[in-house]
Amino acid sequence: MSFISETDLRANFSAAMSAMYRTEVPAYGQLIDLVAKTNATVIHRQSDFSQRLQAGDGLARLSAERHGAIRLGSAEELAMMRRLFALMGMYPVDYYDLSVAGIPVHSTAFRPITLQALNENPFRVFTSLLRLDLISDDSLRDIASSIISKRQIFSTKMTDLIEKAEVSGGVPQDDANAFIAEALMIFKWRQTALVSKALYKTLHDTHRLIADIVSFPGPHINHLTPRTLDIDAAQTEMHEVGLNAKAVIEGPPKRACPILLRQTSFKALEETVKFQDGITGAHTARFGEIEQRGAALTPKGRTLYDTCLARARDDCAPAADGSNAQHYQTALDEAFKEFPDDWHEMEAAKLAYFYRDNASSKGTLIPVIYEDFLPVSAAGIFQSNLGDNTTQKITASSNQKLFETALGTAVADPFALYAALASENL
Ligand code: OOG
Ligand code: NI
Repeated sequence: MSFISETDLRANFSAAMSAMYRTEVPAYGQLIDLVAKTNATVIHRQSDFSQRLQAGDGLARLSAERHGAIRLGSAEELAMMRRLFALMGMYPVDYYDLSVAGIPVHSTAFRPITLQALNENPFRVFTSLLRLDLISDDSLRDIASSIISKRQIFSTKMTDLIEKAEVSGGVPQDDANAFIAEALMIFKWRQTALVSKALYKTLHDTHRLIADIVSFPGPHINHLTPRTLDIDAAQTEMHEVGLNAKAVIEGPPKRACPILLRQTSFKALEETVKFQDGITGAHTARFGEIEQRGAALTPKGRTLYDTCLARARDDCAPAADGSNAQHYQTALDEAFKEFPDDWHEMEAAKLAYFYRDNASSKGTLIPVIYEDFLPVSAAGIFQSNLGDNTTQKITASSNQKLFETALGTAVADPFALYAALASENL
């Protein structure tokens, strides 16, 4: 039997998701075009940066690069999702506790982990699992759990294809198209809700995220994010073409030597929903986002990042409506003065990961690109699309063990993965 490679399957799946999302959320298409244009300008302007990028992680991957996000309702759904993504060479990395930010989910990111797989196609999916244990109303929790346990997000055909591939050691070429078509169906937007208008309202009033997960027959993809080389320029463009970008860019401030991840999003669109009782309504969940990726930090660098960010946010907590964006920007710049903005200084202080020196890159430090997410940023992205008019306050309670039990495996430690990449000779 001849198999399609995990990378080809992942690349085809990512492209198919992008095409689907373009039809579902037209502003996403606008965003892709805008980012491609900005990236071309940057590459033209900054030969030094593009050389680093090219050497470090391949320019070709940029145009195909994106991450998506989904929200699941149960341990069974998460465990099956892990099996689906594994066949595309995507594995769970890191644990994100969003309950600290008042959001009743915990998450991981499914992504490729080797240098070759990342360079070929770095598609990632930020995947959240609903924390039913954080819903305090007993009867509402029972209702939500019963609805979730009855829905079937994977078709029989999808499950059969996954099982067959696991037994035979890969997805046969002949199954590849069906495999992707069935996988797309899982993430497609479906406007017929599983609940009545009244129940939707109750769920929504408890927490909008609960309504988004429990009310629908599947985990619709809620955004797909292209990678930009200049998020400040892209954000300005977004405003110019009338895409309503958030006032504040999440993550570190603008720097000469980019670190980790900077992100911004535009507001979710309102989509028509047909409720079980025949009533028509609307739901807002799906939005657009762009991101700029920089160097992966060591544990020491990450601690310094967290300290600087916390200091900025103590000084000025960014308001949801963007009214204090300017003040927050100043606080951020001020707080990050402590973080060296020079590759050689960062290397000397062991703050970031760099590839090993080799003949072709003598003297040039090539940073390892950050491939993961940031919990504070993720919380900001969730919140900007949820609003905060919810009745139930969520108690912070990190529970990685519970998440890994649901997943059926431990999540990978991102620092170990970056250290392994840094030991590679490019
Ligand atoms: C996920 C939000 C997190 C990011 O880029 O940090 C995320 C969600 O809204 O489901 O995608
Ligand atoms: Ni995102």
